[in-house]
Amino acid sequence: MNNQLEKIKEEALRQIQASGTLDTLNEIRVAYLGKKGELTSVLKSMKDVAPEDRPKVGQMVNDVRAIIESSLEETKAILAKKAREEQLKAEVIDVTLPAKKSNVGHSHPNTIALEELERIFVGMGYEVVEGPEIEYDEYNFTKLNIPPNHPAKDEQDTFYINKDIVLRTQTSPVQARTMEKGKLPIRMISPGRVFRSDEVDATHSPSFHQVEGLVVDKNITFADLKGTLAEFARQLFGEDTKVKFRPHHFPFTEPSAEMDVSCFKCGGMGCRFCKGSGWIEILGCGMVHPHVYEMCGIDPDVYTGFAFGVGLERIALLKYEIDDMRLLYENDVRFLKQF
Ligand code: 2U9
Repeated sequence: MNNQLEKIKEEALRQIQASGTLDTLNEIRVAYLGKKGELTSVLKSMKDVAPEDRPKVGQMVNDVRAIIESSLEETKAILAKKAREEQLKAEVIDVTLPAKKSNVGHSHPNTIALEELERIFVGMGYEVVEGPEIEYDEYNFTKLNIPPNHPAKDEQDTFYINKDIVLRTQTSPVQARTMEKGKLPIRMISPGRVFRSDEVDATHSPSFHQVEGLVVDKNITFADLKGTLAEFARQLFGEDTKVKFRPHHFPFTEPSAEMDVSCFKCGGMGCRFCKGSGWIEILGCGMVHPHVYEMCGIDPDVYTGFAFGVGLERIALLKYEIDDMRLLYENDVRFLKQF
């Protein structure tokens, strides 16, 4: 019995020494001291020991148990310390390392151009008003003096949801709605997305953005229109920018015009950018047609006003010298990062 106990003790201590991990150590505890462990089975076989030897053998078993237990505790403390040290080493934070660069968002050229336009007109006392992208035919066309047989109403140009509802082809319905509210005078711009049934190419897209403007007050003349839009052009393209107006036709304005600005690349001498002419077309404008006032409930004998419309993408393409509108819709970060 003495020999057997000595062997168990030696083997247990050897295994504890070699254990290496807390898990293995626990397995060793179970193997020797557990319910079905080796030492426990020695205790169970006490019945075979002569009664007078039992106290002595019992004492020996307890001694071996105490030695194994104390070795287990000692090794457990060493292994736990080692595991903690390794964990701390793995989790070490080097505060001198440079921080990871996070990719911050970037304003789209359309957004930059829109903010610039808004800054200019808000600076002149205009309000920014937005409205629905899905509109009644009545607001998109009829109230703007666009007759039922006008080519713009053709399905080839306009997206119809049903015979009375369209995707707005211009932001003008926002102005018509503002006029109908009857709060005068009006100085507003209406930026927003518009839709036309166009094929995609370098200068066209079925969905683009406009910024339209409207001023309605007593005694507003074409001179106010010219002065306002000339100041707008100077703020957008530089102090030396000149403007000229060419007669045009829009159903909602009379008289109507298109405004050109002197080429900001060559100063008007003529270059590739302005196709040799020295001028770049920027916007359409005119005095609001009396029919529009009547349909929106304003007396054209008391009030006059002017309106204008710019394509936002056109401004962004010109200002940032982008030669293809499709680049504005692809949202390639390498492209967007440049502005
Ligand atoms: C009301 C009355 C008049 C808005 C106007 C233009 C001229 C114009 C084009 C610019 C480029 C459209 O995006 S584009 O293709 N727009 O030339 N727009 S006057 O006139 C209005 C609007 C609302 C009640």
